[in-house]
Amino acid sequence: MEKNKTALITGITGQDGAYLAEFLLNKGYMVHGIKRRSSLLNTDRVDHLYQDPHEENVRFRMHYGDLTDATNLIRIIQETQPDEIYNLGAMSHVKVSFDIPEYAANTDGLGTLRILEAIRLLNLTNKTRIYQASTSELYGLVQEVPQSERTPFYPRSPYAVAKLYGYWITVNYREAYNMYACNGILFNHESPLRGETFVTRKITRAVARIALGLQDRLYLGNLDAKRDWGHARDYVEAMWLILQQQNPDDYVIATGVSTTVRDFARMAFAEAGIVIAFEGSGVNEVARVVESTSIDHFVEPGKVVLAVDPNYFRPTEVDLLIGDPAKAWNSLNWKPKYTVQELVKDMVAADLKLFERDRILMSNGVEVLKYDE
Ligand code: NDP
Ligand code: GDR
Repeated sequence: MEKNKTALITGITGQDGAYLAEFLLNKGYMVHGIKRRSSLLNTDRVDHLYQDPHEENVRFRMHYGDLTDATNLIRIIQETQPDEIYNLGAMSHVKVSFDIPEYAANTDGLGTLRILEAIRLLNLTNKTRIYQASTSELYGLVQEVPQSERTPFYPRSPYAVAKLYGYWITVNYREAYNMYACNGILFNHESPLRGETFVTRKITRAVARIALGLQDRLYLGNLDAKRDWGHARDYVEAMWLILQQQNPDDYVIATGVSTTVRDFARMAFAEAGIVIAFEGSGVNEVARVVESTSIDHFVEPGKVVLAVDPNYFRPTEVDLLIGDPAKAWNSLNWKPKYTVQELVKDMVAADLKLFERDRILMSNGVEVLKYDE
């Protein structure tokens, strides 16, 4: 147990924040998290970790804050005096970053600077270690495969350009001020807690809803994109390992296996007992049911359950990501436990469970919102 260590996590309410908080609590850490004020509660993913602040020995606390507000970050860091900061907070949706590029730059780029500068101003450079959530999106337009720590960057979205600043300002503060500041260049990682608008979760939710008769069709954008998908549970362990080394450094975290969006969808439908076949091409490509053993036979053979909607295409796309995790495997002794097939299984099972309640309500005459997305 890491007794008496204190961690501060930005983005605690996100997918990775939730898994990392649980991981660090299990290691004995005191965990502080920064959450944004929102008009609806946004702590679903960490509600199971909540501890009554009136009790003794509370090891999990959340603070209101925002990466666009430097004074607030300085105050929280001063109050919490963290041994480790995990900067996971970000406007993390690549497609949305084309709509709100300035906000993405402010949060994902300058937000990283604000954290680093707060550490410097508070004279914590010798105490506090910093993990920066860098991304495989930095590689963008394919320069080489697989992508390693030495592959040149070529970002392809406002999100990735903002993260490029976050990456280099982290390296610069490490070199200029001798800070223990590291980049984890993480390839896509998913889980049942993944945000609903990222492609894997969008697929597994739709598969569950289609199998349960709550949705007719799933609309997707580019089916040819290839991603190196791992499980978030495995990846938060790598974040922690990166901050436990003798010297600060940057690491690629990936599985080394890449899958198309099309094949991810095929595997997810199969997991729910629905065999699909793709036909047509480009914007006219669809997937039809070939065979179904799905729970209540809502899906008959021949039915189109997946179609392309060009609204989901991106102005500039990242076609192929496949990581070379050799450095992390050798230096951190880190290896992913989940294969992409096991990831799909975990996500589909969780979404089938999630939507089973709606199916029961519907079959008892309660009106349930039916929609295709
Ligand atoms: P999520 O989108 O699930 O979580 C993002 C978190 O950041 C949420 O807690 C969100 O709060 C918070 N946030 C957003 N804007 C701000 C802001 N202005 N100030 C403070 N907090 C903010 O992302 P993930 O958990 O998937 O990813 C974690 C980090 O890792 C991100 O930085 C992402 O860019 C990066 N990354 C993710 C990868 C992945 O595949 N998941 C791969 C590589 C990098 P709220 O809940 O209120 O929206
Ligand atoms: P990505 O993840 O952009 O890689 O960023 P996302 O799941 O959004 O897209 C992956 C690929 O799927 C294609 N795609 C679709 N994507 C979405 N969201 N919705 C669709 O309907 C759809 N159809 C096809 C996309 O075009 C893309 O090629 C994620 C985020 O978590 C980032 O924060 C992180 O840095 C990177 O992963 C690594």
